[in-house]
Amino acid sequence: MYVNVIIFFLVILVVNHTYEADSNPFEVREHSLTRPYPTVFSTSNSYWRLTGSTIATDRYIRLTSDAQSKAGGLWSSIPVNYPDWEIHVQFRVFGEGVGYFGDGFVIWYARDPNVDGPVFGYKDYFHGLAIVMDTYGNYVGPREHVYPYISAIVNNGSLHYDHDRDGIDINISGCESSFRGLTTDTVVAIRYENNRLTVSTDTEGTNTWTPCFTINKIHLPTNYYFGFTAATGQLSDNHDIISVRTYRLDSNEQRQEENRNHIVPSGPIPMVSQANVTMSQITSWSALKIFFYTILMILICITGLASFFYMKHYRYRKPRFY
Ligand SMILES: [Ca+2]
Repeated sequence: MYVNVIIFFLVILVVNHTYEADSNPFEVREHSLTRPYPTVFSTSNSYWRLTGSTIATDRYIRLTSDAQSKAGGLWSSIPVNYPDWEIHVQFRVFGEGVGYFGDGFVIWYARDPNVDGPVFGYKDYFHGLAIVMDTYGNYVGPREHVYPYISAIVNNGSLHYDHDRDGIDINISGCESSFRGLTTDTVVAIRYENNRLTVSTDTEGTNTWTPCFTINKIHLPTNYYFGFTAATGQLSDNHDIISVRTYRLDSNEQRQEENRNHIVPSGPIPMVSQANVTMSQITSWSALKIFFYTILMILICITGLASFFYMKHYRYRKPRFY
């Protein structure tokens, strides 16, 4: 009797769990991508397009293979017409290289899909958001983090991505994440809600999220496209997208009614500039302190000298009684 009751509750639990995992009512079918891929891409009206060196197998979509000078892309063909969203990208980056491998890939929310170029296979001076999954540190100068490194860039078409400096001049936030060369897939979650961007990762395959960064005051328009690109140069790796799941988030009334198509992408100032601002504040404060200390020392010296001469003069004028 008790055994039957326990089995009944276990069945209910499993059914509920399966329901939640497989049929989230907020998942957007046209912005999600799951197996079997040959079927997805065999139809002419597919929601997704492949560009460059990208190939679709039954298990993954490979943006680049582990070979030099490849560039590939995977782009949604339907613009995102809702303001708040969360996208989960399951991927794997691996290859034969030990110590030297690259370059990584980028998850885009961009204005112009299906375009190639020098920034991980996409165009420079882009419009939109880039989540850069950089596996190789090209910059040889001093740096404060190791690679792989995940960073965010918001561009209104005016910023240049400098590969030799790993885009550090325009990164607005970032975190280290050891997602390369793992035996399990990694999932990165990117959430954009109420102008707040949050990035988290699951590198262990345990369904637990590790926070990467959260940035406020990110302004992105609607009707941009999700995309994924990767490129190899002298260094190479396999860059595989395993699945994409996109969820439409509940927006507040104002954001639902607002026409957000013409918003110019913008965000906080890049980290390097923030550091420069802080340094200049420190420098100006130090300069102010030095100025006051110098004035104080001069005043002390003048007072000391004045006292000395006064005492000397007074001593000579003092009447002698002996
Ligand atoms: Ca790099």
